[in-house]
Amino acid sequence: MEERYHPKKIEEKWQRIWEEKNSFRVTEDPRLPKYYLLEMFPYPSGRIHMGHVRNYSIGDVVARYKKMRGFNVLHPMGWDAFGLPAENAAIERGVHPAKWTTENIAYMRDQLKQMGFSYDWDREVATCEPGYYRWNQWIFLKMYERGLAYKKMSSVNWCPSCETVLANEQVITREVTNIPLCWRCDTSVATKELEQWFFRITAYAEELLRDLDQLAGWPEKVLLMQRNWIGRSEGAEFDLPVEGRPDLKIRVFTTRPDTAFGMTYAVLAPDHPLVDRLVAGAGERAEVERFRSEVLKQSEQERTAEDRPKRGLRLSVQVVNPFNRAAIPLFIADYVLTTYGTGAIMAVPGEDQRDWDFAKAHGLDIIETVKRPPDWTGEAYTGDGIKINSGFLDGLTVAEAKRRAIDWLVERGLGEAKVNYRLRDWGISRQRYWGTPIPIIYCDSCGIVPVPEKDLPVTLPPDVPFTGKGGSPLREDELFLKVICPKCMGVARRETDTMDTFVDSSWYFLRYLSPKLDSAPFDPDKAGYWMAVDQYIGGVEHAVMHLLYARFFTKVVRDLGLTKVGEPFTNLLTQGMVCKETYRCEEHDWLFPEDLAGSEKEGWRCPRCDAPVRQGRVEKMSKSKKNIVDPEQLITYYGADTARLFALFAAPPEKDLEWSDQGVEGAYRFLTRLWRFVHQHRDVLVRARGDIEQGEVPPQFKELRRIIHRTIKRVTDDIEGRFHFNTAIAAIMELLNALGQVVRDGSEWKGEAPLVKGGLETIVTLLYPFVPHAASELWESLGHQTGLEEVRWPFYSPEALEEEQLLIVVQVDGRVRGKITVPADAGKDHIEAEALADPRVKSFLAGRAIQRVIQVPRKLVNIVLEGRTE
Ligand code: ANZ
Ligand code: ZN
Repeated sequence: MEERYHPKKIEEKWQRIWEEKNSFRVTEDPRLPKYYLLEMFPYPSGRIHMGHVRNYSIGDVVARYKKMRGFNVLHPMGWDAFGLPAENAAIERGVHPAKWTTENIAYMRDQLKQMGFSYDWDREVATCEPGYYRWNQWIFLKMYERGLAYKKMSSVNWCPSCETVLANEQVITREVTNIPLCWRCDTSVATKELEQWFFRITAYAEELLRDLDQLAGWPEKVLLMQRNWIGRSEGAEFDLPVEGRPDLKIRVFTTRPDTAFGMTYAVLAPDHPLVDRLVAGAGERAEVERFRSEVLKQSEQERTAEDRPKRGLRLSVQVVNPFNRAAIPLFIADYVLTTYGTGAIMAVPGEDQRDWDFAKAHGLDIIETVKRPPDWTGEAYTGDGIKINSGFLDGLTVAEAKRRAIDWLVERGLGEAKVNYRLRDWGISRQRYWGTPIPIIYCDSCGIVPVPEKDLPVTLPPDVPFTGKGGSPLREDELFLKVICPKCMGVARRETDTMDTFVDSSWYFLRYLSPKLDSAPFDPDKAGYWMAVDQYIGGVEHAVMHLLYARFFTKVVRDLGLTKVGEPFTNLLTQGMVCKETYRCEEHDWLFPEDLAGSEKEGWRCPRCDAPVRQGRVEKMSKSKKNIVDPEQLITYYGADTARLFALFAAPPEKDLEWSDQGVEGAYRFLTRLWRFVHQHRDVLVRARGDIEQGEVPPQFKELRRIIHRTIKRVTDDIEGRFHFNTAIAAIMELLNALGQVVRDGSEWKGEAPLVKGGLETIVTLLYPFVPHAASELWESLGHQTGLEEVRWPFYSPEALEEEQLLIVVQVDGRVRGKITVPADAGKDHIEAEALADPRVKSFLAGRAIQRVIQVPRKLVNIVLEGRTE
């Protein structure tokens, strides 16, 4: 038997055993309660990082724990395998994206296996396989049939260097310059008009918002982010007549119809379709075009940023405020977007700060329509109050006036109440190779023709040139491009856009249920058994888009009749980031890796200029921060169990975890200590017979029994409640200390061996979800034949939790005067204080001074008073 802790050896051993026994393979079993545990699947970048180690260690604790609690646990893993880095590798190094991706998957799969995660590997999926993305195409076609997938011109964020469309969240701004930049290459982002495919997620806006109320198991902050992203606003839409142009009306959306009497100008988005019909003459047209092209160079984020000056151009026509028949100026301005509401606004500088800023800059009138509070010193007033300067609305509150204004519009047929969402339809077109081809054909005679279902999948052609220049490589491939039109059999051409990779991750949790099925995306019966996901775990960076898209897809496939659930994830845990110190030379402001920074003893120095360097801030681990720790070193040197224990012990899951070498050392030391303890006493322990739960526990061991049960309770509560793994592990460590105490006191065993053995078995069982290899090995060392993966989670007995009480006799001057009960572990001082405070005893002290107090442990207190002659 091994006396020393050799993680490598035992980890390989147990991984082999679990694999041979298919320990984590599951099927639907109606007799068992099911538990679907899902962790966000990784992008196969090449190697796992500490964020993965943390995410998947958290998940593995839950999976193994739930299994021990008798659940039928589904715990799958796969690969979010399409995406730009593979294509970049092809451009830079000439490796085909498929080869690059497959090799990365193989390597990372191996790493995950070395971590000992309890996945059902039979269910592995990779989204870049035709067997998977075929169903992206199938769902697309179903959505196309229902009008949920459609094509339109739209202006997109365009990176001229990557030659690709960027989503809003891929556009970043650096603090100082405020210029929108491509998140990958830092090139400044332009706007471009393109025909794009969209998913009509807005058709589900109301439901996506409403159903958030069902998600009691989600963090409040994520619910809030989802709510804000959907951004529901209630208000009104109505028409502004154009002076002298009875053929034209401008429709505006406002959330404040009550402020209409304060409208002193109106604004159209520069790219609003009416603008061209409103301009008079070549001079104005040229001016408008110049202004428009200036504005369209900016991203929407930049245009709507609060603190920047708003730019506008006054048109020659005027419009009429229908409420008071006043003629007012009309502008085009950068702060109004075509993509929201109607793309046109009534401007009310008195109550809207953006309009206030603009009015001040352009010398426009400001009319207040809500009475300000007496101490008001601000600019636009957005608060509540009584209406003024507002004709028939005067004297009403804001809420009353809103209603009355809408009624007024409706009565005259000028407008109506209207709800608007900030949520936009989901643009899924990408001008890239490494993604799902959109299954559409363009025919000169038939127009847009969807690829017939029987012709799916439309596969990616293997050989295309990756030059990095121009648009999608698919455009260069004649064989892919040319296709027979399924309607007229004429020559047609294929769509060359591929789908946003968020499509792939919007339903992968359903594919895991029947990963090899080739007649449907997933088996509805299996979905009936497993869905919804009971616990989803992943990074908070996916709190908005990914979760919203997955919720949307779930509702769509429900409406296709494939599943009954409307929400995919019942509970959500968003884990914090893994952080580490960064090293920055302030002299010439650059970051460098820790191993160039010298040592703590000699002081950190900049490797370039030798200037002393303050150890930097603690920041998220990332390549650009040069503060990465590769988990592979950790696994090789300390083993997977130490890596897991560190990741779980150093912080509660939802908080950031700061890397620390001492923390890793500490985790390793704890495992070594436990290992040594078991092996030191192994012979005695294996032979120890007798059940601590039955029969009389000798009084001197009652306290230890209580600690054992208290530990079970604590660990159970910590895992069940908020996944407080760090405190759970701390409780287990305390129990080991308590056992150490008992054994140290009795080098000769006096009947406590069964209890110590029970305590160790408890430790090992409780530790199994955290460090499954070490726990399994120790379990075996303690003489068990059945693997821990088949053992049930221990129960605590409430009776054992009760603190043992001792009955202590209190004497005064040698005569029994009272009895007190104290906890068994009460100290001398505590017992003395209790004895002196006892009312009966007190009456015998009668104000006399106490000479001394004598105690017989666990039995007796004798209070000796002054002045007694012995
Ligand atoms: C007049 C008004 C007066 C407004 C007032 C607000 C306050 P939310 O709440 O985000 O939905 N708006 C409407 N369409 C716009 C567009 N395409 N681009 C920029 N701004 C637009 O915002 C709705 C308000 O934002 C609308 O109500 C409109 O300004 C502006 F005291 O109308 B409001
Ligand atoms: Zn045709």
